[in-house]
Amino acid sequence: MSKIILITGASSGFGKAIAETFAAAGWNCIITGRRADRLTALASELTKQYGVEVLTSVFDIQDRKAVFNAIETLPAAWKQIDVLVNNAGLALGRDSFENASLDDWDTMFDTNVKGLMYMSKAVLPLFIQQQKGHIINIGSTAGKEVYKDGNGYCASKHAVDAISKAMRIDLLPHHIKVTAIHPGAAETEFSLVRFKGDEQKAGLVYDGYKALEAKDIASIAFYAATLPAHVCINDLTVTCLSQANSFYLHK
Ligand code: NDP
Ligand code: 8X3
Repeated sequence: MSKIILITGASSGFGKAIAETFAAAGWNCIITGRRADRLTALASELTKQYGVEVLTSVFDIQDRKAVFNAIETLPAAWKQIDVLVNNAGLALGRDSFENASLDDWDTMFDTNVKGLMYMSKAVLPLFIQQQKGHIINIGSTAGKEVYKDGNGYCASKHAVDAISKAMRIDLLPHHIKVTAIHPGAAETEFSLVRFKGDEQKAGLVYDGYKALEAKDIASIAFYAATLPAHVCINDLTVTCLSQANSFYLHK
């Protein structure tokens, strides 16, 4: 029987690449996000190319009711989820603390932290019933070290790091794996979103070095998800060769 992976934020970047990588290996995928058109296009591409089954689920992860409803209304066969990837997330703005927007802070916490917790809480009863499951949380190097003008985003990713550690402890009795992957700079739509559509500012982030690609993180997630049942990668920080951590990037 094919395995099932549920990926949040699969309409772009890491999430899309993760869906492509797992589908290529024969996994059935539940892909979620807010942009229905993108999810539908990805679903038909994956089905056509790899012959897997793909279910799209369109909701805003900030909306607690929508999250629980999406999981509760999954067809029974789709509830046998093997891996949940909590990937949906964003940075908004890069401003000094005193200038940062309260709305941006709210959106980042509602998405990166509360959305991740809602999804995990919604899927956990299924994992507990199965007495197995794997949660992969996408954190960030921003969750390991705080950098200048990163205030709200860094705080939200530090929370992802803390939540991952907390889950790992509390879920031990249920045989649930918790892996946190913390990427450094990766060329996706991330910076375009962060700089609110400013292509020039976004482009500069990746200028002068070879950043990570979405598929790099996807292959690491696949490796972590396909280890023997008794092996769990707890925590991985992954950067491109030009980056040492949040502060040191060689251009
Ligand atoms: P992208 O902007 O390319 O993708 C973000 C994904 O998150 C989209 O599919 C988007 O879908 C989804 N998303 C955002 N907000 C919501 C929401 N409210 N409800 C549901 N889905 C949402 O960026 P990345 O692929 O780079 O980012 C993925 C994750 O990786 C994020 O958590 C990010 O913080 C993290 N990360 C990124 C790094 C980078 O340099 N790129 C480095 C380290 C971590 P839609 O808009 O359709 O809802
Ligand atoms: C994304 C990496 O350095 O822009 O999480 O915060 S960074």
